[in-house]
Amino acid sequence: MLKIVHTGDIHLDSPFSGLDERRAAIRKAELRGVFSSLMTYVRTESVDVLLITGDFFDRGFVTRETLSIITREFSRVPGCRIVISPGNHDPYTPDSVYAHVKFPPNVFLFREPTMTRFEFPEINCDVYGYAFTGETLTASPVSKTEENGRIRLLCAHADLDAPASTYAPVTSAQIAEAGFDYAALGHVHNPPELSEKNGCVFGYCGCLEGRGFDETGVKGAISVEIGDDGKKTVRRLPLSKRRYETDTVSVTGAASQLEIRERIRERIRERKYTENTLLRVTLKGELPPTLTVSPDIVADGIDEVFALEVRDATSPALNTDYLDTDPTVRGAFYRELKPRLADPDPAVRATALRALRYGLTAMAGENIAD
Ligand SMILES: [Mn+2]
Repeated sequence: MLKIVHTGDIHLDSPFSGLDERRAAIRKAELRGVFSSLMTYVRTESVDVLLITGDFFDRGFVTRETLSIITREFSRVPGCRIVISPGNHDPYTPDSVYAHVKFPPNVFLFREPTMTRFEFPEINCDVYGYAFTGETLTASPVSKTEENGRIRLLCAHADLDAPASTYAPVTSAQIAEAGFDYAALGHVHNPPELSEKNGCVFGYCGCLEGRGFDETGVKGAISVEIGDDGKKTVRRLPLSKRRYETDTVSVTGAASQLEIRERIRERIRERKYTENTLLRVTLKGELPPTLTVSPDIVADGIDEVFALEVRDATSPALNTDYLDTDPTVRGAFYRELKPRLADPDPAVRATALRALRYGLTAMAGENIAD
């Protein structure tokens, strides 16, 4: 039986710029930690082939620490063939890390933008692939493979079924016709379900660890086992240390920021978000016009999750019939702002809403904390 693990889009040394300095440093270390967890799996499960489908690094360079972890982990699995196909974030160029680092002999790196292959007759397997040699690769390099009785794998960074893409626009039809048994793809961080065509299973592994609110949920790699009878067992391996989640909390009727904070806490308990969650909460609903939400104040003190970002999308519960005819300065203020509260530009509406809240709060004689 042939044991394969498919990973990619690890983006080692990502800056995690969406987080504060302390949390960003933790996340950078965790990303390296998840890579090490993956390599522990490869070692303990005696995996034959590890396919890394591009964007192994986030940029053209890596830190010394990251590089020493990589070479150490790779040399701890001498029996595993590690195949890397550089992607658009880590293209193979003369001044890239790939061109300078001396990897252990069990590492096989694609260096050409055309499809080539590494042959492993001892495990009855050929691995096909190519390298990005710049930030783009405008044509699909995938073509028919040689029928030689060996298992045929593809290890590639590609933008599947996106004909106008400049990131290796490979098509499902090309993969299905090429003769692969399994086609490992990288580039898409939130992977759709795997596909199967013409006996070939193919698709994206997704990133190994989420890096922002556009990469939500549990992330990981893919395990592929091909039996001597050709039977394939493919399953996802959840490996991520933490997960990004987005949620919407209705705060209609809340009378204070403290109460809003409690509603968020309730949601955290309901959904069982924990220290492993980076949470973005969008507040929805209607609040008293005199209650102004300060996202930082609301989020302050909630330490049940690793990081919390609060976004305010509430609107004031206005008795507009009353304000329309209110003869006092409150009514006049409201009528002045009214056209802007209905402006087609959402930024203008948001500013007007804020002005209305501040104004009504001030007129009610309350202090504004912001
Ligand atoms: Mn990527």
